Amino acid sequence: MKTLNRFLIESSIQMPLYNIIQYIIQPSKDLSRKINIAGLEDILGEADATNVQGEEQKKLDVYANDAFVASLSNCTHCAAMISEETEEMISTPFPNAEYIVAFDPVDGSSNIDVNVSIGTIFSVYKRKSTDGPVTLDDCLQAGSNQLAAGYIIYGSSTILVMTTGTGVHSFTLEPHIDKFYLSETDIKTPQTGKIYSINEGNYIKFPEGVKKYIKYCQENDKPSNRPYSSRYIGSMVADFHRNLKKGGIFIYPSTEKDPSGKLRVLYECNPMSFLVEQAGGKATNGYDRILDQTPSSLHERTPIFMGSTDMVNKVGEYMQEFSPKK
Ligand code: AHM
Repeated sequence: MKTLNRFLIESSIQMPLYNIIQYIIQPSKDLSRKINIAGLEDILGEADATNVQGEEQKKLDVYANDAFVASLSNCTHCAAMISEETEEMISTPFPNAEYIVAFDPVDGSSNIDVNVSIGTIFSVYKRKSTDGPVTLDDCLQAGSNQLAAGYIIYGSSTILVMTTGTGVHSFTLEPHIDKFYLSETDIKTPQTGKIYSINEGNYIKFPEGVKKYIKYCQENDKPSNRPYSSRYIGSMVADFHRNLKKGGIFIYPSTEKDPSGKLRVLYECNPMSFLVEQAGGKATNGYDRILDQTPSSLHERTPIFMGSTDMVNKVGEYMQEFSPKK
């Protein structure tokens, strides 16, 4: 069995990136343990606080955020962190360093209290400016600039799925010895699938193109394997992971109330889009490639359509026809 460390060394990534990945992965092991015994620790439930987006924070959100911030604050290559749970950029004690880490410490918070899979999402960028202390502008980058991205899914086992731009690989945590071991190399997502994942409770508020696509998914058509199955966990990491392996599409569109959707460009959409593209899939905002958009603020959101290429293309056709870009 090959450890994550050995895999990274053999893949000859640059030392700073190797180092940063270590500082990201370390707290996830402790977090995995905590999640496994969550009912016995005081980490379930609300933290009686809200984050920058006005969303209720769970105790685990706060615990995990603190753990990743503490770990990366010791990484001499990391100039700054940006977190879904924190309003401003967090400079580390090394503000002249070259790299920036973005993370969502716990994705799928609403599932924490009911023992359903949740995850941590991360990505790494090189800062834009070349000297002086890191600035906010250094963090506002297109997803195509990511050097690494991944997620740790705390499910029936704890799995790290990661890319450094040369394919997608997964590693399983062996909890007894606290090490991640390589479990799958070069994961490819099927070109098409049978699963669509969307919160259909919001149907009435969806753009016409999405409504029409959902109806398409539900039609009877043997040659194209329809009707598809609807699967929605409400933890993006878990929904993404299933679709990555089995083929499918995940959609979080705009709604009348939230024209930019719910999910954040820097913490959720960019890393997942990098992964899905590396696995041979596709990610758009319904029209354009996610990775080409440069956010203008840290907590900017975007609609997202990602997964098997044929399915993303199909919904794209419906969007063009019934909800043309304004
Ligand atoms: P969170 O960061 O508060 O957990 O929100 C992100 C989650 C995603 O994991 C998931 O896809 C989505 O929110 C579900 O939202 P909804 O309940 O509106 O369908």
